[in-house]
Amino acid sequence: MVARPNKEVEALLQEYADLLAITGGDAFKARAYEKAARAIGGYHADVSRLDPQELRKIPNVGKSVADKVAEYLRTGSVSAVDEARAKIPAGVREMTAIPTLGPKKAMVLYRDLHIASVQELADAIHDERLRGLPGFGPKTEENILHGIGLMQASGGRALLDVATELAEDLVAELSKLTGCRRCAYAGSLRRMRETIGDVDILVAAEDSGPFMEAFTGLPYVAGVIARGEKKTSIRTTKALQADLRVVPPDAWGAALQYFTGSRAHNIRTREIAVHHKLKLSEYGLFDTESGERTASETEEEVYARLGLPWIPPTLREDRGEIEAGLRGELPDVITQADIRGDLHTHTDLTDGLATLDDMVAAAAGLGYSYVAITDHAPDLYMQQMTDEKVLAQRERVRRLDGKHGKTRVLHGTELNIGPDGDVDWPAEFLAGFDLCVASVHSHFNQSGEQLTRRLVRACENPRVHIIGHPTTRLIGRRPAIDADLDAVFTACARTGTALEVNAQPDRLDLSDEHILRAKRHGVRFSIASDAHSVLHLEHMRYGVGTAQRGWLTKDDVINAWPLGRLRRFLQRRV
Ligand code: DGT
Ligand code: CA
Ligand code: CA
Ligand code: ZN
Repeated sequence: MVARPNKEVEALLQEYADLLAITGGDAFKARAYEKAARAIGGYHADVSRLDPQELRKIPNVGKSVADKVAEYLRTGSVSAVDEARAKIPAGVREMTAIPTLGPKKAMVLYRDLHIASVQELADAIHDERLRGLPGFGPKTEENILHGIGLMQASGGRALLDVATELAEDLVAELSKLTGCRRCAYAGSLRRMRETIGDVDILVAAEDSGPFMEAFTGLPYVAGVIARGEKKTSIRTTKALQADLRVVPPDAWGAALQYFTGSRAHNIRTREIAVHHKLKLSEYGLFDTESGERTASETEEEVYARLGLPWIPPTLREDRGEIEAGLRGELPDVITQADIRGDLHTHTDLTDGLATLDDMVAAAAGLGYSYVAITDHAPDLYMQQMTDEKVLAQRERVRRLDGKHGKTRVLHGTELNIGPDGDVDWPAEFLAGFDLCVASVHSHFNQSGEQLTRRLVRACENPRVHIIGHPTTRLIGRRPAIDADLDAVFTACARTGTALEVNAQPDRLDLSDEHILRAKRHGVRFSIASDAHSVLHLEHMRYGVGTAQRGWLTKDDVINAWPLGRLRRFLQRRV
């Protein structure tokens, strides 16, 4: 788990970088703060425990960054950041988050037209007030409106890691209180939807008072939205809402079932209850005739009383799980414990933060049987990969293999699928890798036909084993590419190419619905962290959640297989 101070410092430095970029200051300086922010966010040690000398050992952290971090840890704020904030309205900072707009254009809009919020910008475009402003043609307007649409489609919903970190913290704090019989998070987070509207926390206790009190008094509470005996809602400093409900212990199972949802799933379970002459609500499962409460203490009991097996929360979307449960044919979905290794990771040889040794040690620490190191290939120019560098890395990988307990180290690469479907190196060179992931990193706006052909050609390359983050979407920032995915899935199944379920919380790519579709074509999957730091290896859990939502079992997932079976899968293609 990332230490909270690191996350706070990361957010602060990133904000400072944005502010510098908006004011049109030194671009190099803005980039430097951005890099420092990422490095601290991904650093393995809690920065609040480090002295200035130790701070400066973090990659990309120099004296001025270290001073600001120290000031923040000492006083809770940084004067340079406060000054920069004062110069720019909050609405303008929000505008910089619009995909394709960026800080420079946002500042022009503010300076020349006094546009100071996302809504004002949308209105100005509709009123054609941007016409004549240098650098803002009709195409730019269209892009901005599209970007605003994307932003609003995510509707201020939080990514899975942000919501999970908050929820786990809330559960830990509330579980400490005396009288807490049970505590868990429910809602869309328990179902592991890709974005989270609000966090729903449930406590079983006789007396709700102390829990409501503690909940509203936590340090990151920015405001109390509503406070009652049964339910209290807060807003956190990260603008995320959390609801706490305290329920009687003997209604725990029914309440947890109800507040886990989804609404669509609950409608089905309530109907089934009615057929059994029962009434199911957040207060319990009741016998309709006698009005007495039955079987409400655990979810298992509730489902059993309805003639259903316990259904994993990730399946509760009314996508066939009720029918499958009634037939006794629920899939045995993959779990974190089934994962035997990670097949997509980066080191500091390209854009990762950790050394090869640290990444392998961390993978071993997670108990993995194997880990593949897959740094970027040369066509991603800014990573400056060369044949020499990657071959030298291979030597080091071979030496490390077997040095970390039972964890085997595979040498791979993340290739770039070029505009025509070609990849970086010739076949002979690729043959030296144990594993090749191939991903689209450029030319996202080709036509649907071009994109489809490009991905299909990559699948047909016998040296390509896995298509990385197949749609390249970034949640709330970049839509999926326009390829014909069914054609791609068919090609994967035909050529024995696996599709990645990229576990980075802003990717989750493939998404649950795409996984369901791909699985019908008979495709195999690799659930991968795409870690760029030691801590990111733990993002695997979000990929596993997404895979569960796509009904995958361990047989569908190549990194849930023993190494021997995985190697046969990798080798049978050439
Ligand atoms: P979110 O917060 O938008 O990401 O999605 P959820 O699913 O967490 O929705 P939320 O927080 O409004 O409510 C949590 C759960 O409570 C929801 O999944 C099902 C249950 N629930 C809430 N209101 C209703 C309702 O009016 N009818 C039914 N059947 N269930 C409800
Ligand atoms: Ca919720
Ligand atoms: Ca809620
Ligand atoms: Zn990539």
